[in-house]
Amino acid sequence: MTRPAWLLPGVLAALVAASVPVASAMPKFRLQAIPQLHYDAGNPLWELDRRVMACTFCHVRDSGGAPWNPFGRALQAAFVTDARAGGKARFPDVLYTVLKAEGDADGDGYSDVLEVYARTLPGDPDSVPTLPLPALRAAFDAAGGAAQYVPPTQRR
Ligand SMILES: [Ca+2]
Repeated sequence: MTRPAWLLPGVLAALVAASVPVASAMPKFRLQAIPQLHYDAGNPLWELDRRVMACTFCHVRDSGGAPWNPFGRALQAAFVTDARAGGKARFPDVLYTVLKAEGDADGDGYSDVLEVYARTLPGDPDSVPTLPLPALRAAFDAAGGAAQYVPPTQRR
């Protein structure tokens, strides 16, 4: 079923007015990752803005779902490792574990955590930071390094 385009702003406004969680449009992991990685900074409408974090951050397709890109697969592998160790890690913990490990899932020469800092895609080798590696590393370290992405302590 297709709706006329003019209906969309009204639908969106109705959802906001009713405070309906936008989880259906913004999956849970993404809602957790965006504030953890500070992608919401200065954007009060981040929950409604799909450009804040592309689905291709972790997925192959813009629409999400399977298959996952190399960074998404690194997160999955970390979940598996945690499960085998008897853990029940939450997604923010797994995300931090993977970032802290300084892996380079897409093999583009910039570690995943540096790509997060530079706002490029850690699972897409065609998306790379514009800064040369030493300059990016220096800025990242000055900003607090991987500790910037420590999971929020508040448990849900
Ligand atoms: Ca990349």
